[in-house]
Amino acid sequence: MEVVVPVLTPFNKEGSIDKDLLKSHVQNLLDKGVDAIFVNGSTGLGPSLSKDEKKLTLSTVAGVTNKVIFQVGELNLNNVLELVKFSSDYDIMAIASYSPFYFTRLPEKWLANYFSSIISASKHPVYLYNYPLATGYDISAKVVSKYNLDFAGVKDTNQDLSHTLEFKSTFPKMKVFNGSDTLAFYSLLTLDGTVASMANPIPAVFSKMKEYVKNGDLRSALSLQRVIISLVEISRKYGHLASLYVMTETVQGYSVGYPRPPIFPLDDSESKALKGEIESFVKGLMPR
Ligand code: ELE
Repeated sequence: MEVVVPVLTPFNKEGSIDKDLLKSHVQNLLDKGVDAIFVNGSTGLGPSLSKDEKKLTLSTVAGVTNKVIFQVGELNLNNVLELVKFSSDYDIMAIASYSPFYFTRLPEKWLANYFSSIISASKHPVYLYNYPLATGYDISAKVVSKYNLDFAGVKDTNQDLSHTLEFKSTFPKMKVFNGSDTLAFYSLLTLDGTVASMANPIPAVFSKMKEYVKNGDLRSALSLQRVIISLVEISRKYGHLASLYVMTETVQGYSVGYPRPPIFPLDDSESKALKGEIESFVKGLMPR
């Protein structure tokens, strides 16, 4: 059972990646008990990072830990394969990719071709990052089965837990994660773990929840899940991705820089209002 953090990518005001902030944030997440770091995910603004920036986030995070899943997805398959090749010099757990996006009505077979190219090129295990709401394509357990795609794992970002469970029942050996913060408790209980963006600001809540689940104290675990849901509801009001930067700074007490437009940083009054709303959690008994 694992808590995986899709790590946010710290930018400076000019829009370049701040490697030092990324490193120290990753170290803190590990110190607080998270199990692995998902690099270039949605929370890491992966779809808006260049190929070279994706390399930079990997080399930076891999300098801190080898518990890394490296997301390589792009709309240019040559770039994707270059990233796969780049990853072979690093000792990491796995690579991952979301499916091609934006282009409508791509035949399923082309999506399968995209993933088989990655699987054949990678020396690391390959995880599917399935996020139908974002990509427009659902690479379900049935699709994976139909095209014999040899994934070692899947991160299914889906509000429908039964959709994620189908991967586990179809492929018992596959590592299966759900990527929704609101289902983290259920993912820890029924799958191989959770990939949770809220673990950026509150990593210790997630590791504590995992401990409760392990010890069978499901009531206490569920009470932490409720805290997480409340924080997600607050963050969505201001824009979830940008809010995570303010929340992380507020709860953890250090800066993680800024997001990069088109994910616009919150302005001063929004940041102040958001901080005010989460203050009760910070002051309360919640583990941080
Ligand atoms: C999730 C999103 C899901 C996290 C990543 C993640 O960032 O790579 O609002 O539940 O769709 O995909 O945070 O957000 P919701 O795995």
